[in-house]
Amino acid sequence: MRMIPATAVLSLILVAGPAQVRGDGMPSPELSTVSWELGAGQSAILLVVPDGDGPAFTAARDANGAEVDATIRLVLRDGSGFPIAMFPAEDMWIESADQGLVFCAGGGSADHWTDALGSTTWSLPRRAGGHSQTSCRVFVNGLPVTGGINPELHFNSPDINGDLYVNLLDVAAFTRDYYGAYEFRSDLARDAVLNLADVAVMVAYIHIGAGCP
Ligand SMILES: [Ca+2]
Ligand SMILES: [Ca+2]
Repeated sequence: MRMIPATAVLSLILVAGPAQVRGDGMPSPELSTVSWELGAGQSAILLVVPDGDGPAFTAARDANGAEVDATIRLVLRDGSGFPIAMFPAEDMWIESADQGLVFCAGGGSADHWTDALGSTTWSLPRRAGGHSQTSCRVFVNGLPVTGGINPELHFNSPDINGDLYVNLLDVAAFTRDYYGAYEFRSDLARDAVLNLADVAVMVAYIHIGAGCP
């Protein structure tokens, strides 16, 4: 059998380029980018409920309470710029920068595995509670994606204290806010004032089972 010279093998590897492959065989997503339906300079707020019964990102609200599409998109690319398809949803997630958004297990994961173009989204309702007015970060394998933007997407929830249950403790916090100075966390029907519309949202989620699934 004719042996292939080592130099030929080496040149083949060099032509193919240095594949950035993790220990589990997945390419390293170092040239990934985050984009946002609203774009840089915009902000929006999304209501989240631990049982996942809140609105989708397509029904987020702007500062005036108008409905806006706040879908977050991620395109995974390896070190050569090629898209990474079939990347597991559970290895891609979002967090608020101050960790004020609290997730049920897996509640921050991407909507689906990356498609053939390396693309996935966050558009489905989240299973989460708590509140945050900081920007949103996208993580892949535990590392923040640095390409693109950090969406200025804020969150609040009838789970006001972020313990992943909607119960009388949250009603107590809501009531304090309602009779005090304006608090973002209790502005559940987003319009920068606390009134009966916010009470209606709070009441709607006070039912057994409004915890994580
Ligand atoms: Ca709670
Ligand atoms: Ca309000």
